[in-house]
Amino acid sequence: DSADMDTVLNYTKSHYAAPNQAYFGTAKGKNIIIIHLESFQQFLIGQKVNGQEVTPFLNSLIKEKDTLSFDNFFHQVGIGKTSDAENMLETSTFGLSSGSLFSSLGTDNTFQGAPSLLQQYAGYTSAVFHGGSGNFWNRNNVYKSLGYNYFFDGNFYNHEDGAATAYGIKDKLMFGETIKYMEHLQQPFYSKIITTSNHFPFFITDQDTDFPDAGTDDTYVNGYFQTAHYLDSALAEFFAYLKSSGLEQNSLVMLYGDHYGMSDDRNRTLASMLTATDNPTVAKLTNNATASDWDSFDDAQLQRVPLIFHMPGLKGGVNHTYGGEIDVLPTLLHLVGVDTQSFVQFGTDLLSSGHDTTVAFRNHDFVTPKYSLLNGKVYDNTTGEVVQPDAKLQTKLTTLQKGVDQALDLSDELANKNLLRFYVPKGYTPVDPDQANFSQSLA
Ligand code: GP9
Ligand code: MN
Repeated sequence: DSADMDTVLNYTKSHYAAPNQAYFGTAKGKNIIIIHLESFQQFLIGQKVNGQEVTPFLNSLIKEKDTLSFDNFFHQVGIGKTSDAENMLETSTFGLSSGSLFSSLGTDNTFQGAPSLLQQYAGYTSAVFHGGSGNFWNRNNVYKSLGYNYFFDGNFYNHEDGAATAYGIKDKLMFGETIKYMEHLQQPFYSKIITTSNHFPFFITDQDTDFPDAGTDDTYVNGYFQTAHYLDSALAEFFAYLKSSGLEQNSLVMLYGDHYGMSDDRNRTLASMLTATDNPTVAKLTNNATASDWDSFDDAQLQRVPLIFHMPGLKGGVNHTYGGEIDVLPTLLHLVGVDTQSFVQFGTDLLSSGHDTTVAFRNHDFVTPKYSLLNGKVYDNTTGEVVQPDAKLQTKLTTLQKGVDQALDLSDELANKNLLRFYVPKGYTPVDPDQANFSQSLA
């Protein structure tokens, strides 16, 4: 009931981190273009295969003065994979401990997510672009609950002549066709493009890639580098369009990896391939990433995914702050000048001095800048070795674990009891999902 809602509010209000004034509102009124990099892990950045960069475009993008990227940013998904990532980014609440929140609760629950917050507090139009079936992960319904104005699903895209991927259409075709819809959106807009080429089983034809086969005995590892390289080239084409059309000048582009592409059982094979030692993901594999002594600590290092912001005039650089997907929405809202103090959000602004640097995984394990708590073991991040904490450290870690448990449990309670129906932030009107009509065309 509403008393349970008060408990959650007490937590989120006390956990709130005030914006960093050097960044607050610097993207005010800009279009927001979010690019969902399917199954894209941070170790790909700077990685080479046979001397060739896997992601030459992203490698150069993160060096631009107007690009702010994070290299200690972790995905926090559970079984709900893509849908968990989307849920965290849209609402700054966690996915569920089992199943997908989008699938089980997305139709009937009350949400106070990015599309409605940006519409009501900053005048944004919102749209999602995805080349696959609109029913996958219950998106057709969830996007209505979130207050999206438009959902361009597979019906809006050409699937002929080998265009299809397992979950959509090839990324280059996807970006190409998305442009014609994006150009008709009322500005400023909040938009999300969901890529699908870099998804298991990481298949790509010789016509679509000339990137070298890594030659490991795991064809999925080899394919992963090739489909990631293809996605990177698709990004290069889309950014060229943003520049030539002038849209770049009015837009904040945000790119993020939703979750791992390589499951833990493939990491030993992957270990022998990792070359980018200037990348913390790889650098933290302190046992030199050899397959023989690979352990949970090493698996956890690989759960880093990219988070990149690009906007002309943005104060750029590579930021080493520890954080995760739960932290994106407050960061983004603060960039466009919307304060989040009255919102029910579990993450904190990555750019704030009050940011919480403990990264909770969905199974209650967690990573801090110094330690990783995995399967009941404490690892020192610097050495990668298991440590036996002294009394003082143990007290500190116990407090952190309580914080992680509290956040996950309260987020679960919020979702499972649909508590947001009991709380309306000042100046906010609850979303009416029936108002959306996703079959309309803009042209
Ligand atoms: C499907 C795509 C893939 O639309 O988002 O979902 P995933 O398998 O990564 O959860
Ligand atoms: Mn995914």
